[in-house]
Amino acid sequence: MSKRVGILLCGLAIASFAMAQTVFMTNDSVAVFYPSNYDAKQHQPSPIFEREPAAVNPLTASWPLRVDFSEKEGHSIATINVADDVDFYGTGEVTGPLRRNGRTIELWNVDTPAYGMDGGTHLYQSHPWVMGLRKDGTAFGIIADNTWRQKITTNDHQVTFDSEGPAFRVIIVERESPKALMQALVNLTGTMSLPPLWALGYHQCRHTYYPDGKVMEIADNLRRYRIPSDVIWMDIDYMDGYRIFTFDPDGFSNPNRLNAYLHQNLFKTVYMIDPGVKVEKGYFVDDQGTAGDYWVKDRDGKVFEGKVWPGACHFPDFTRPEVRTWWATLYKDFMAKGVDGVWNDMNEPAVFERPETTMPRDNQHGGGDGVSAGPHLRFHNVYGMNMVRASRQGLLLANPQKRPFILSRSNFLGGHRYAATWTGDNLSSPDHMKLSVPMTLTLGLSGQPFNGPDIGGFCENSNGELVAQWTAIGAYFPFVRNHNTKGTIPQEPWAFTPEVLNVCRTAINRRYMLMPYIYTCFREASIDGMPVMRPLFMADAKDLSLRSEDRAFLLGGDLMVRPQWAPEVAQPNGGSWQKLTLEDGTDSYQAELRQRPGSIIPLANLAQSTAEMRTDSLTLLVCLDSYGEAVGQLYEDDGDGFGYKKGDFRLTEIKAVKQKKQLKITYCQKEGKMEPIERKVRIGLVSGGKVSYSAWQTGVEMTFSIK
Ligand code: NBV
Repeated sequence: MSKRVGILLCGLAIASFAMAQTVFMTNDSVAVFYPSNYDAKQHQPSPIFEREPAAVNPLTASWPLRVDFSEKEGHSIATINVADDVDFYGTGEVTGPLRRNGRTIELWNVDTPAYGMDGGTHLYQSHPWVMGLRKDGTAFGIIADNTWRQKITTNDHQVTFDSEGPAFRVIIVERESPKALMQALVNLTGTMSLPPLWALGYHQCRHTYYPDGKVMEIADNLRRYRIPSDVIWMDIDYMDGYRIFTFDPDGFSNPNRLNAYLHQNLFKTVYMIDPGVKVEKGYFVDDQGTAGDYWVKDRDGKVFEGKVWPGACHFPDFTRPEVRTWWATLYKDFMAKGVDGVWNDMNEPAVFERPETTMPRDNQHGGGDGVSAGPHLRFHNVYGMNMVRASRQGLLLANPQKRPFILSRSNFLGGHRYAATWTGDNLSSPDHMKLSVPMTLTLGLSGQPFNGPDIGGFCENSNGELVAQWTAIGAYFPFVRNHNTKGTIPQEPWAFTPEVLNVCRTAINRRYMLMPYIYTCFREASIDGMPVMRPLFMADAKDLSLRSEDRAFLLGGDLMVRPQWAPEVAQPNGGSWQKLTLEDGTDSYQAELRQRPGSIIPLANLAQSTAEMRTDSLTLLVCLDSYGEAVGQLYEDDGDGFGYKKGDFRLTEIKAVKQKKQLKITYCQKEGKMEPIERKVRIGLVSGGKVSYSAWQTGVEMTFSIK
């Protein structure tokens, strides 16, 4: 801050008070606008940024966007007028279409089953981030560096952030394309670290598998019905009376044995941990928290109590570094029982029998490490983010050699550094299935690449038709989990008819065969912030016909997915992407897959768990461009651990060139110090709606005969 060189501009009045401001620019086209009455203590250090934007230059005259700061009726307002015709995207976890023009959403994290509250304009997490895409394909991003309760409005030529907190700064990023903008966002917020490979597999969950015998039965069924799968989830009832970090003595009396059984069958385990700690003398978590004085306080400085599953609860004040450190220590013994991943739920925080199902906005948080103490109104939206920050610390402490996997219901812009997410308690309905595509895309464009919905739907009974349709597209989402609530009928793939089971199996088989490609996409997200699941406009930012398409989507840069329920969708690049007809048989539910000309997609042989996946035998789907060429990438590493940070990985570029009636394939290791391996390879030439497979060959340079 002290190094900043500002220039003073005249404020432009939009409301009661016009305000002067300071602006600075970084040397890579990021402008930071400060209102004149900015009080850094109310906002900084920012939870959004991994690094403060380092800036020294004054704003150039040609810079296209300005921020007008004003105040009205105690609210702090930032207005950005946009002269160009722009399509807006982002704004985090929202219902409604992908294109966000003409929307108002409230950033105040709330537990909202079936997205009921305010018709879904107000969900579990907050992302004060708007992406604008001009007609010429250039893009800008706007960040309101503000955790206080606020609203975002995106009118056609104007973006407004209207906050109930003190004046806040606004950061604007200009880039030549949406792809470059995503990169710029992670330059500021940091990237998602590479998840363990198992987390990319199929997850089976329900509220709630009880007792442990039921969990084993589910595991057995997944294997018996040959549904490739990696993870089984333990929802809230595994706990003893909903006391976090405990196990129910009747239903889950021997978690080590259960987890060992699951591990033997190549499953990983994820267990739920909520923030509410049962108020009870003699319960170790409550005793430790009370002894350390770690709880959120009410306006009078007394420890706050609120009701959640266990009854009266205390809530850790995760704004305080010492509380996060304590919370982290709780995971050690827990994880040692064979727990592989953690699910942090109810962390908006949800508090029963209270307005908006949360704690009072004048509750008090202590802060620390430069963060000043303040009211819940400031820290509510980052309660979940601070919780998963502490949980991640805990998982790393418990298992320093393993990549942490945490799934969080609540989060905030930048929170992808700590946890993956899902879209909360959706409804088992065709509408919510359709909604899950733009929701997942929008979260990806808001910097959260690892996310997805409850497949089959959470609230109310699902049905076979819906599970089949949803799994047929859900298999291509970044996070793939079937989950439903208590009291509803079962919705595992085998719960309906043999036809539904077959549809689900085919879709999930395809995900597992695509796993080398999907893992490479996750690696890309972890390096340059590109969403794993992308809107079609990412294929060609200048093609205006793609801007509103939110039924079909891209998985990575090379694969387009069209649900069967959307027969007419926009097509990138003049419809030149080639249909993939895979050799696994098909049915009327499977998503249509199309491949980008000029690309190579590596497929693995089918495995029932990522633990069994091998990349020494690959099918290369080759879709040649008009020059008869194609290129693809393949990222490989141990699938867990941090060896890759020291170079223990292999990034291979695969090239295909057509020479008369032959296709020459070459590998070139681009990065990483893992030794190249000899592979058994065949090609699947994608052309004219067909895939023609060659015989298998071995080597680093191969020539295949083609027609
Ligand atoms: O822990 C139970 C559920 C969980 O299954 C769901 O995924 C969360 O979003 N949890 C909410 C508590 C509320 C259940 C009605």
